[in-house]
Amino acid sequence: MTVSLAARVRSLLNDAAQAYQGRQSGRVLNDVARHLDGPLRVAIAGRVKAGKSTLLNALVGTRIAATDAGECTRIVTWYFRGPQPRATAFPHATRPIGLALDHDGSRYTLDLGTLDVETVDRIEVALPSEWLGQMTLVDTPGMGSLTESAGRRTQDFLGETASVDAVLYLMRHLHSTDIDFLDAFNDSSDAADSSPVNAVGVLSRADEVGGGEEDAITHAGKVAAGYRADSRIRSLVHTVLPVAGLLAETAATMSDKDFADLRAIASASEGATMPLLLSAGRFVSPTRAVTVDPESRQRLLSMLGLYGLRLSLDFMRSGNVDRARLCTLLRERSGLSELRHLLLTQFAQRRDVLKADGALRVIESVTRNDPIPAAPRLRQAVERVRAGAHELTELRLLTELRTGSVQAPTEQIAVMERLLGGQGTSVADRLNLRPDAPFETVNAAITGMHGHWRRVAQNQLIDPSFSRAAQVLQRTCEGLAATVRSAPQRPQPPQPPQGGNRQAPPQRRQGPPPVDKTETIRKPPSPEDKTTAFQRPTNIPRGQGNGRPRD
Ligand SMILES: Nc1nc2c(ncn2[C@@H]2O[C@H](COP(=O)(O)OP(=O)(O)OP(=O)(O)O)[C@@H](O)[C@H]2O)c(=O)[nH]1
Ligand SMILES: [Mg+2]
Repeated sequence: MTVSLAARVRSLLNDAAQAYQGRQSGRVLNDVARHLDGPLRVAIAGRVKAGKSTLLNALVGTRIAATDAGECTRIVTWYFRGPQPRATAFPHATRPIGLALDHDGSRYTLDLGTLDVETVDRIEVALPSEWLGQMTLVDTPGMGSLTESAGRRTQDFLGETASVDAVLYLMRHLHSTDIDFLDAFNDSSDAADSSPVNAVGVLSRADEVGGGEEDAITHAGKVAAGYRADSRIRSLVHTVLPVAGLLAETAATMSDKDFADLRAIASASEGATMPLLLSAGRFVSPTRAVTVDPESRQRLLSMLGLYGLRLSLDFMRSGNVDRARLCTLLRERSGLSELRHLLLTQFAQRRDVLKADGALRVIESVTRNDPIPAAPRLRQAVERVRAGAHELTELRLLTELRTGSVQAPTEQIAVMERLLGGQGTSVADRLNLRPDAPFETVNAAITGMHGHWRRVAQNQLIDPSFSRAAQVLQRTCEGLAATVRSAPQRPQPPQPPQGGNRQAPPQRRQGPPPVDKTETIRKPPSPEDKTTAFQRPTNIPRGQGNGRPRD
């Protein structure tokens, strides 16, 4: 019986924790072991006012994280899934303290009572949010400069060994401190350091890009594409997506009263409202043009910004629009669905591998920084686990592809990234097929890919980094073939070639994570088929099979 990667890592962690018993390192190792089975922990980081808390609210679907200049924005706050909303503060010196968490029908407010912010290590908030079942989110204080106290808390927190498994990094206009931060995060010798595989960039407040004009979000899309094409950024984050968190937050939380106010404004003529929409100041100034009072207009402005207001009013005037339709439009425009999809495919579906990789890095880091006599033996054990786990080899190759360490033609790099799960870890995603592709199609695609990478691996004229990558991909194809052969018939899903005994997490392109929908491969009805994946001729699309070295 093959032992899963997760089981091998757990056993090694226990061994290491035993060896380091009674030392600080032992506590760190126990902590990592405790989190091995839990949801992935994703930190939301970025400069001050990048829109971190707003985006967190949008993801969990309620206004829980403070988005103003409140004290709580200066404390690292963890959001878990729990049956009841509940908040607890963890001061450095005293026992955990329960905090009041009030809901006024629109948003939660957290009351620190007499607690001094500087004495609190972290706050933990439990919420009955479906999204938090997929990943624990961590809201971090904004980083203005690396010397500022709240920002330093974030820097220290993310630099801590194994504090989180992945990072969502928000940037508005790319600032040199963003690059410095990501660089520092990548270069960190600690185990929780980020690589392009576990860091995703967000071009935040996308509706304000280029001055918040009508085409702001389209413009933001172009800016994000420019960032993605920048080799420096590609080597730091997996990708960059434009997201207007405010629109998504409002789409999830708009009340009947808010909608009624919008409708009242939309019922005034376009000519009457046009001057109001020229600036934030004008929108909230006293006027007879609309019946909605300035205070309610201020609220709408804070919920939608000028871009969201113009978009909503135009849409409402275009026909019979109810609140649900307006919220759908805002959500679609916000870019949140694309971000959710990415988080699921890049983070949640890779949970086991990311956690295993992180845990091995912790052991490496601990044995390096605290070299007890057992350290060399533990490091060798880490190497053995790495050498025997193809999923870790794949993860490493994915990082090498992103950081430009593999010398190969650009279009080949794209195919390699996809096959390694860079666009989603399901078999269909890796092969660029529809989720319901028939078994024959899947099998033929695997055969084609396998033949292609075998030929590339044998090509003596290409860069050695490319041929090593091709060998890894050959192995990946063999894993996919085995997965498809052993995949149960519907309704069970195929297992991706990853460690652990977990089933492939369900996949959906948009909206919150599904709970029980599964991807399947359409196999022939007879379970006796013994088709091997390597019997057919290749069908690699043109331009993918040349294995040319880069000029
Ligand atoms: N127009 C617009 N405003 C946004 C967006 N996201 C956040 N904001 C506004 O920007 C301000 C800061 O947002 P926060 O979510 O508190 O930002 P933050 O990064 O958590 O801020 P700190 O925790 O203080 O660093 C608030 O007034 C938000 O309403 C967005 O997508 N569009
Ligand atoms: Mg905040």
